[in-house]
Amino acid sequence: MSALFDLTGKTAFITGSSRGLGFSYAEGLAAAGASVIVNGTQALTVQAAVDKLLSQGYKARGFTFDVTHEPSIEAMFTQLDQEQIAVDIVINNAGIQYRKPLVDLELGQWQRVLDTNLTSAFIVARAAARRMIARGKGGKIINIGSLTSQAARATVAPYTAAKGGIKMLTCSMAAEWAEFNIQSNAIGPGYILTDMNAALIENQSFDAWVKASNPSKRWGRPEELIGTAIYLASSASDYVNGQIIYVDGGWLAVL
Ligand code: GCO
Repeated sequence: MSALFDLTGKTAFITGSSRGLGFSYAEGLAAAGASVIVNGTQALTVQAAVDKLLSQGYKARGFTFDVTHEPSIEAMFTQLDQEQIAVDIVINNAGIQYRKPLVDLELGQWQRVLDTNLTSAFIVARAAARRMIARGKGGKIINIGSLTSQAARATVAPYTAAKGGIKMLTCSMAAEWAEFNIQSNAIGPGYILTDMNAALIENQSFDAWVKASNPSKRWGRPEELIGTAIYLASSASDYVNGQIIYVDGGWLAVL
């Protein structure tokens, strides 16, 4: 592997990484040499993900907590400080979906999606960036956006608002942290074959819409996001900042 993309010696913390796209990012970064810290809300799932990574010969450990809970985030970073482990790379991946028409949506439902998909990225990145700045060795923040960072779809307003927010939060991080050699960028996945999208994948008309609208004529596969994650986590992207890279099969390029 080119040294540009080598993550050996780096520690990466990936939120919501016990399954789904988060696990895929964890596996990809670990394969590129990083020690990965897996996170999820279920201890058994987190342990299973860690065991799977360890069985492949990768360096991994897990922390079980909800990324909307600020004290838990602080507790993890404090524990890592005590162990003298510095987080070099953060992927703010944790996210939930809630599909309901705007007129029927309750405030609590809106807030839960915003807290999980947007506010958590702020709290986690803030904890990481404070330490990166103090340490003086830079770092990488990768936020996970979406096609909906750019365009809406009916019934997913809170998700869309959060993902639009992720795009501009990423710009704000770049504005404030670039001078400390911290690169903050985002990935905007298109429609990917994941558990979160199971209901959409099984829905024949939705599946047909995805295949008809996307110039690639297919859904994306989780592993197709790994290359972009490694790029944004590595020295290959040291002068790339505040960008969102859409990995969408070309969807946003066409009408
Ligand atoms: C939806 C999906 C989204 C998309 C993705 C597209 O309901 O539209 O669940 O989460 O998969 O974000 O970029």
